[in-house]
Amino acid sequence: MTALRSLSQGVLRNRVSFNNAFKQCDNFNGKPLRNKHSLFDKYFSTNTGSSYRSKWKLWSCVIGTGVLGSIFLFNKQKYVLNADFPGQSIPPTKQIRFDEDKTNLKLTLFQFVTCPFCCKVRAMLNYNGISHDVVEVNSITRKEIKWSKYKKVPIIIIEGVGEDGYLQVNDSSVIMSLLESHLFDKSVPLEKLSTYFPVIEKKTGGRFFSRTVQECPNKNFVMYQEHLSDKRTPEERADERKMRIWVDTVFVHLISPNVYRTPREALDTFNWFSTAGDWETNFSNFQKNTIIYIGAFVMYLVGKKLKRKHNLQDDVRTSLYEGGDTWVRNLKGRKFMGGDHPDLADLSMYGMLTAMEGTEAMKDMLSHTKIRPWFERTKKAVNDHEGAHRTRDLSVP
Ligand SMILES: N[C@@H](CCC(=O)N[C@@H](CS)C(=O)NCC(=O)O)C(=O)O
Repeated sequence: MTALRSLSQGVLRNRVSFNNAFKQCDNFNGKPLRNKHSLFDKYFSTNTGSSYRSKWKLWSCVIGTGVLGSIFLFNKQKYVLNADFPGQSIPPTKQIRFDEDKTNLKLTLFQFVTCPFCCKVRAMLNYNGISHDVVEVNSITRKEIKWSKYKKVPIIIIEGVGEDGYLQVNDSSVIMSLLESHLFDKSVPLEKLSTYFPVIEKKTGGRFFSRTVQECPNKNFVMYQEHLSDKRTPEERADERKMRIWVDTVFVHLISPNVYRTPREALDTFNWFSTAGDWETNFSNFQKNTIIYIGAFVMYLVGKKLKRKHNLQDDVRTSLYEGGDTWVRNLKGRKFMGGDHPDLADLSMYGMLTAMEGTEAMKDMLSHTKIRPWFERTKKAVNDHEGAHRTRDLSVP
């Protein structure tokens, strides 16, 4: 009986967390996925005072919200108390080393291997040949980031910086901009650079369900020091920012509806996640299969919902191809958005696409748009660590 109960709880937990882990990829910038008022609107508009049953429903709602709210606050408190980076206590899943990297950065990336935002950061680290450790976060328990108040990935920790002995940087775009600013002028201490990326808190939602989200308004700005120049015009820099924002706010929404387009594609995608994330090793056979089948089913439904939310074409592939074509059109005949070398826009788009790499959607996109030559060029640049001269010779901006 107990076994049965823990089994069903486990299944439920997997289902909810998977829903979160993948759904919330589309939930960045604090935009809620659903209209959070819908529940209350329904009750306020139908409860005229004459319906006894409706009143009871309303009260159950209020009490339920109170209970859930207390649980939430309790959890929040717990995280505040444990908000210390645990240092070496979490063994890295992988250690990526570039012998010639002279930056001396002791950097750890906390990630889900197939999260598009984490893929962006990995593309940048690999392109520039920056040595780093990777900690794979369990997408169900997320115990590897229990110490952090910020609950999403990617997170990077840079050890040996500042008063606390480490610097925590959240959000893929902030991470990329901060590291790029550092590579551009290594004489500016990271601790100082990090102050140029202040995080502000803002409330989203309505009267009843508001939540606080953290946002860094400078996240797409590289901090070029005034006395240095990267030989790019202000227009080129503005273009880079524009395309980075497009990747994060438009292209990202094409991913889930496409990789979970049909039940079979959703299953294939989860099987690919399983291979990429080495679930064979990390989970028991039963857990792995439960995650694959329930995850695929849930994400198939979520994909449909996201399709409606983001107004994608009936055939979501058409929207994906339009995304690929938009990218190619903006290349304006150049090798990369950055000209002769990839810039942060190229690395962001490339990273996002690697998150889809094993899927049918990606194969379709490569064969139905003209994006392939750029994709292959960028892949080569990243795999050959073509930006590594900046980490080998610290005087190179
Ligand atoms: N704006 C963030 C978005 C990060 C994000 O949404 N990550 C997802 C994984 S793809 C996540 O951690 N979701 C878990 C959650 O929201 O609790 C970034 O660019 O890093």
